[in-house]
Amino acid sequence: MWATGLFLLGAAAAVNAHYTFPALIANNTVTGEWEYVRMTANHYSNGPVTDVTSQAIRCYEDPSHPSTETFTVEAGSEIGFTAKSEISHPGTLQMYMAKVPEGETAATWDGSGDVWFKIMSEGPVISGGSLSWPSEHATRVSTVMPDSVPSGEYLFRVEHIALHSASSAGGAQFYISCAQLNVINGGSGSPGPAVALPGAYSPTDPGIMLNIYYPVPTSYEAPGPAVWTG
Ligand SMILES: *[C@@H]1O[C@H](CO)[C@@H](O)[C@H](O)[C@H]1NC(C)=O
Ligand SMILES: [Cu+2]
Repeated sequence: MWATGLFLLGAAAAVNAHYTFPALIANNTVTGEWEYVRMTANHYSNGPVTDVTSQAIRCYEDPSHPSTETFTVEAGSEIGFTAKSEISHPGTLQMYMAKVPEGETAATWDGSGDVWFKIMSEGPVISGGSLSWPSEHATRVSTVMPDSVPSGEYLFRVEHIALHSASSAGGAQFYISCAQLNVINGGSGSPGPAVALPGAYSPTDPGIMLNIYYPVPTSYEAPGPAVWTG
């Protein structure tokens, strides 16, 4: 009896702790939920992806693929997502973009191939023997897109890697969304290195499988490629 009651209490608390990234923020506008962001499979449950080798690690799309609009934004803009109801776990925040190839649109493309380049990565602040996570409890997250990003259509992906139970393989929780962008007034940069998702991560990467509590890590290496700064 007691064990069952405690288990149910724990399960309810865990569900409440999960989150999504439902809305694009661009051109100083918070857009509608799932308007420019592909609806994710967890839009109701808020649950995470835990298998980094699954297709879900790319954009975590709802299997019914409801249609999504594409938002026009200038290169160099601040772009981001809302977090609903907040990023309630400690962990690493990263953002990627991938350019839509010839013959496809942001609305149709599946994001496959070695196409994803990283535009931001925010690990822990390590100080005085403790870790803190700048994105924890955030309700909005953003970065500035390099102004040398070439014009064209892109997928724009956010991931938050919750690390509170990451000490064994499969314990890290990935919260993911992809928005559809049309970048105008772009530059002539060559974004890279570009990686495939799934493909770029292993369940045992040091930034994915670690105990963030004891002993407190003295360094942290985020998974995936280096950030492209433009
Ligand atoms: C950004 O918003 C401003 C003000 O609403 C608008 O004039 C401008 O056209 C927008 N930029 C883009 C790229 O849509
Ligand atoms: Cu959670």
